[in-house]
Amino acid sequence: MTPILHHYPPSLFSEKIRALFGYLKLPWQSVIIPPIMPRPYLMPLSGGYRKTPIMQIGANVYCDTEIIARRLAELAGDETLFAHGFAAERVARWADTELFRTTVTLNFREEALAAQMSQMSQAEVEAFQQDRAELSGGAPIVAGDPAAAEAYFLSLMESLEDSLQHEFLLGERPSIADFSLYHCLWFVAGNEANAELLAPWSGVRAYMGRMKSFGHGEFTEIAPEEALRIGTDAAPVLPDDAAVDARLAKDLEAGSAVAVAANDYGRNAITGELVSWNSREIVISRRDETAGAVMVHFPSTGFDVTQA
Ligand SMILES: N[C@@H](CCC(=O)N[C@@H](CS)C(=O)NCC(=O)O)C(=O)O
Repeated sequence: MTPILHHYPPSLFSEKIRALFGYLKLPWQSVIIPPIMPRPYLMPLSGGYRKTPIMQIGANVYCDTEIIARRLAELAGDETLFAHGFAAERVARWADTELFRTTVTLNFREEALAAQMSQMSQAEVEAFQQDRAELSGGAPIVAGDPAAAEAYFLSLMESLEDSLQHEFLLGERPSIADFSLYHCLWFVAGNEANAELLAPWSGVRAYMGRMKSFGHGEFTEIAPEEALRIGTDAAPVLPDDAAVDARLAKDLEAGSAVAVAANDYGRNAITGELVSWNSREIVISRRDETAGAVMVHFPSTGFDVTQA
């Protein structure tokens, strides 16, 4: 079954996955979702998970790019993306969290804000701000100081420029670390004012060009209703290695009613029955009144599982 990506064009985490589709040469289907809630055709599939992107394969739904990337590597039979193990995974995680927050903070520099907001109406700006305040549970979206973020970014770029001894971060082939780093740099480059921060670093820009050249692969556009119909008609597929690791689950076991929630932002809980939990993946099964039986997959890092 062809993977379906629910995403919107300016979403940087979606760019990580679009680039992976290109690199892994996997055909996919694209559903463009609105950049803010509500997303009525997607929530029956995801059970309420509200970050972007979400990948769907039939009635199996993958939340968070970490688990999406692993599934795509498996589908493509690729053994190199995660070959560097801990080193690449930790750099990827650093980029997806700390570097991501820094690049978002850069967007709050006065000149960057002006460049971004000039493309939006006042009503769109207000709706966007309200949506993101809900996403972060009322906390400010950006806790950092934009000037400090600019200084930090400059130091990072200097160090990256010096470290790029190979085609990619860890060698002549890209690893997952490259895709996580790239989507953050792509986001910086996408804002006219922030793009100037990349201008001094020709090595970094050449590296970005190599990542960009993978493209987005071959995809067809489908409607959100169609994706929901595909999910409704399909039966979820149990992962081959499904098992609950008692060291992680403690008092919970297969079949326990659980709530899974991101532990940073967009923390709303997704409830279901525990199917599998190992050091990489958490899987729950749910019955939705619209979508029927679905299985929802999360990475083990960054999500908390509690008894529902
Ligand atoms: N850890 C998540 C982060 C995803 C994320 O923060 N995505 C942003 C968009 S790039 C988001 O969800 N924004 C709010 C929204 O789209 O509703 C992942 O790797 O997928």
